[in-house]
Amino acid sequence: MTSTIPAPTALSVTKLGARIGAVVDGIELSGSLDGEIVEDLRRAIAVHKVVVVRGQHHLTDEEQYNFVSLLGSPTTPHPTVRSRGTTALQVDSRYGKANSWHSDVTFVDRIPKITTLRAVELPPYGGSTTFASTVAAYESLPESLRVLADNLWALHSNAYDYAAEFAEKAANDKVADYRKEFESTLYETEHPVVRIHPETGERALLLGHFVKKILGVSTKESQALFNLFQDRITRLENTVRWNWSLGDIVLWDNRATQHYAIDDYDDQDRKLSRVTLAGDIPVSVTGERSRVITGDAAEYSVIDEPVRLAG
Ligand SMILES: O=C(O)CCC(=O)C(=O)O
Ligand SMILES: [Fe+2]
Repeated sequence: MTSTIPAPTALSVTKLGARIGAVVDGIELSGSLDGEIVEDLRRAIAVHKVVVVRGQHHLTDEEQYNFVSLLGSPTTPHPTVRSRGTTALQVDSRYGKANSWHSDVTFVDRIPKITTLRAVELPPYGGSTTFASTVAAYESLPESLRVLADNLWALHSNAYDYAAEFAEKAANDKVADYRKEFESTLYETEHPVVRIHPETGERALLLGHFVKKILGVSTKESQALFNLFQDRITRLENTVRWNWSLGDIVLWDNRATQHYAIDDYDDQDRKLSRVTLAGDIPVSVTGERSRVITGDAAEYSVIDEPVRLAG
């Protein structure tokens, strides 16, 4: 079931935990990085799901974009949010905080494959990000629950409950305006709850806060099923927490992880630059592809043609 991917060779890789996370040292990222290093980075991301590269103080948004382009085709910053940058998306605490578990942009069919996030301004305390391996979560399920998950599908939407709750509580107009922009065009897509990772062949749970409901069951059952599997994803053994320093850039496999930005830094400013790479359309264990219900994401992103990593 689990594919064997050879460990990266040329890079210095230090694991952060048994199931997820690694720090890569000894490289200077740029748009002219050596091809072999790029391949090793790609493998490190596939194996460890989240890779941190420290000390990249020289990177600008443009150089981040150029470097990230070596790993795939960048998407536009966001399907609906246009006011926060034209290449990189400015993640800015004044407009909202992603303190809820999710994979990025799962409301479209072509979910980005990799997200990269670079620290620009950090609060003096708090503001770390936690990542969870959705592959480890699937693999640690008992067989009975794997079979159940394999057969479920979920509707994902950018009009989602968590943000509504947040906007209601929001004390300022910036957050409300951001939420309005986020929902300005409705996207709804049906995805399998278990997808086959196109590069590693691993099975990963595909849920997170954009899920509106599990298909074919009552609202109550949908909530129970969602909680059952989502709670498995966020078990602490499946997670790694990264406490940011300036110069850090984190690259995560958005097909194999969820993340949560911890809101424990009061009203202080926190800014990061995000560039995402185009992904493919998820495929279920029976080979069925995700289905668009509403919205056309063609302008947001091309559909990536994944290359299976050699075993
Ligand atoms: O602020 C963070 O650490 C993460 C925000 C987030 O969810 C994202 O950039 O996709
Ligand atoms: Fe995110």
